[in-house]
Parts: sequence; structure tokens; C-alpha cells
Amino acid sequence: MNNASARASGRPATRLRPRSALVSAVVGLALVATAVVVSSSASAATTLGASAAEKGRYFGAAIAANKLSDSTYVGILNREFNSVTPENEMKIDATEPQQNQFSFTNADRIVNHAISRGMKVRGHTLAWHSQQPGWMQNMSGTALRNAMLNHVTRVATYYRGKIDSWDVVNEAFADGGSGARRDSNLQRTGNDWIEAAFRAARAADPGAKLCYNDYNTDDWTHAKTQAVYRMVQDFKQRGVPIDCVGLQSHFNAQSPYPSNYRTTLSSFAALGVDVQITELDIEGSGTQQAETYRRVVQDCLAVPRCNGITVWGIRDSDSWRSYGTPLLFDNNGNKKQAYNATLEALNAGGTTPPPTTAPPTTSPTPPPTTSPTPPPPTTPPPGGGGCTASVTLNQWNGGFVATVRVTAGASQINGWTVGVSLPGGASVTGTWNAQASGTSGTVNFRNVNYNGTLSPGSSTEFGFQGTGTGPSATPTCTPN
Ligand code: 9MR
Repeated sequence: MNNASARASGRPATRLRPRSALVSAVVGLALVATAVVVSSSASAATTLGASAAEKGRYFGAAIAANKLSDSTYVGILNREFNSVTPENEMKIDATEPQQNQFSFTNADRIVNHAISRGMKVRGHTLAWHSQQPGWMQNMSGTALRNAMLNHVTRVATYYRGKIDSWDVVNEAFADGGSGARRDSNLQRTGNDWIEAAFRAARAADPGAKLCYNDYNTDDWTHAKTQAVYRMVQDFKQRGVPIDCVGLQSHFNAQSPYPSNYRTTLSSFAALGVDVQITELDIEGSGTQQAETYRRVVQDCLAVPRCNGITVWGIRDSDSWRSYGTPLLFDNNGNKKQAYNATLEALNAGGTTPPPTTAPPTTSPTPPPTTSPTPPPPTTPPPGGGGCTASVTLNQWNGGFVATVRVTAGASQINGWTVGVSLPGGASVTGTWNAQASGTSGTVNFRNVNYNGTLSPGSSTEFGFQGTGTGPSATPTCTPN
């Protein structure tokens, strides 16, 4: 057992992330370059990160700052992974050991290593009942709530623009069948502590995806999974800024890979959030272990919004459960059978479109990574009613995910239809939080029953995934 026991409606449609934009451009170039190599040699990707990138995803590892001087470790890290999570260095006890005295030295070593190599960073974690420094463990009530919010704000502000996804809140639900929140000093500050943390994180770093992260939330039938699902659903309905759900996915005999794992991934995704597998490790060995890794990867690839997998360590000897040999590399850094199955499954692809068209032989330009400037949200359309829509794009070579924000004008609307004009050759392969008519040309997206009513000036989001190049024109919006 564990001993530790998307994009939200609050998110601006355009984001100013100069550093990330640069990283995206570099990654975009790398993606195109990878595709060129793939097509000319007709061979599959040879590393986890490169293969995941071809599917518009990342493949990451939890890493420790004190191992960055280990050349075997760093060699594997730099070769195989395109995302990292600091295993302990961003936790509350590490970053705020004394109240209001922040320490980022070790976390910075990891962040700098990652960013200088174009890797994403998952921030872990801003608010958690565990690994609190002594001063925080002894606090309660309003003082603790304010200290927690100050911590979230200061740390997320310090790393603003550098973090792809933050685990804003970690492990806040109880184990067992209750579906209740875990009792903790943070929970006792009031049930709204989680949403307060998310709002503070959004204000501090509007460009980072904000995740709720937990363990034993892999089996769709478990009360804990259902409880997290209801919280995310509630947050989406009330406009609490949440973009992603992290499933830790620590699997062993007591907590095995569940056959309904894909249902769990797709059910969360259907709420309009990304799903990330954040701390994957699978105890065992040989074929049994390898086949479980294969299934996890296949499940993620089958769900368009499962956009990344992180394993919780590099070699078995690096694992918090080293006795269970749960990782992809052995103690000497050699690839295990589990590694080969993982890479094979990544290369085999999934429903997410891999690059299908031959890239140009001339010097390729990276695909656009952002959408055009959306219409100013403060100007209501003529007559004071109506609605507007804007789109943000995650484009890779051959596919894209579009997130569309629908905003009501000066009057309440009770339904909306958004028209999106797709470039030639593009086609929609999946939609969430809306009903699509058609798959190519101008596609109309109509609200579903829970997001049609928008009070004046308020907004909601839906999304779709497609092959080819995503939309570049501003969508139209018409009240129903
Ligand atoms: O892997 C981490 C280990 O080095 C720490 O000692 C431990 C302390 O709580 O935390 C481990 O990471 C945990 C993660 O932060 C949250 N999910 C469970 C992970 C494994 O315990």
C-alpha cells in the first residue's frame, strides 16, 4: 500500500508565456525534425520521449536532484524522457522549511536541467497533508489556510512560466469505501480548501495546467475514484480552475492494474480535463510486468486527453519501492522487458493521430502553437446579447487538440452553437463537452445539457481533437 498513505473556465484564452513559447517552438521544431527522420528511414522512434511526442504526448520520470551527478542516471534521463517531476524537491517541507523562508535550490537544479533540454516540468506538489514542515504541521484554522495560500502563491509565482502542470493538491481523499475527504489539518480549515488552492495557483501562474493528483483512483468502481470524479465535475460546473487529473497509478498485488482503467481515464477526460498518469510503477518482473506496462500505455493512447505518462523513478534502484523492481530500467541502467513493451506500445500508436502525412523535404516550419488573438471579451456583441468564442490549440505534426471558450454577451443565453472552420485535410476525431455535427470543413458544435446556460459575461469550455492542422480562424458563436 502507499505509505504516504485541461483547461478551466477561469483560464484566460491567450496566455503570455514567453519562455514556454520558446520551449514550445523548440519542441515543435524537434517534433518536425523527428518526423522527417521517421519518414525517411521508415523506422519507429527509439526512445520513450520521442515516441510519445509523435502522439502529442510526453513521457516523463520522477527525478532526484542529488542524482544529477550520476552519469548513468543522467544519460538515461536525457536520452529517454521529455518531462520530469521533482520527486521530493518541490514539496512543502523542501520549498518553505521555515515559514516565509523559501528554498528553491534543489528544485531549481531539476527545473534548469529540464528546461535547458526542452523537457516539460510537472510541479509536485503545492498543497498536501504530508511532508509538511514542522511549523505548518502545528498550525490550524485561518492561520493555516492563509499560510497554505501564501505557499501556493509564492511557489507558483516563483516558477511561473516554467511549469507545464502543477499537482496543486495531492491525496486529499480518504481510502476505503467512504468517498470522504481525508482528515487533515488542511481539511479542517474548511471543505473549500482545495478550490481555494486552485484559485490561488491560477492567479499565480495562469499558464500552468492545474491538476488534482491522487492514488488508488485507478479503478472506476472504487468509492475514492468516484469521489474525485464528483469533485472535478463540481469544479468544472462552478468554474473552479482545474485543467487535469493525475492518476498516480502505483500498481502491485494489493493495488493491481484494474481492467476498467481505460474507463477511468476516459470518464475523467469526458469532464473536460486532461488526464495524466503521474507516478506510474508496476511491481513484478518479466512478462507479467511488461504486459501491464503495455496495457497502461495502450489505455492512455486510446484516450485523446490522456496527454502524458510519468514513471516514478528511472532505475529499479531509484524507486521508493525498489524491492518491487517496478520500473523500466534495472539497477545497472539496462532496459528491461517492461521498457521494450512500453516503447512498442507507444510506437504502435492509438486513436490519437500519429503524423500521417509525409513532411516537406524542404526546411520545415513548426506548426502554430497558439491561436490567433480572441475577440476582446469585454465588448458585448451588438444588441447586448449573443456570445463569442475563442480557441487555443495544441498542435503537433499531423494532429491537434483544440480548446474552445464560449463567452456570453450582456444577456444570459440558454444554449449556443459554435462554428469552427477547419483547414482542408483536417478532420475532427473526438469531442468533449459539446455535440459536433460533421467532421470537416465548417463543423458546428452545440452545447450539451449541462453547459448551455451562461449568465451575462460568463463562459464555459469544450474541446475537440483532430487530424491535420487545427483551426486558425476565430470561431463564430450563435445563441440557440
Ligand atoms: O518517492 C517519494 C519518496 O522519496 C518520499 O520519501 C515519499 C515521502 O512521502 O514520497 C514519495 O513520493 C510520493 C509522492 O510524493 C506522492 N505519491 C506517493 C509517492 C510514493 O510514496
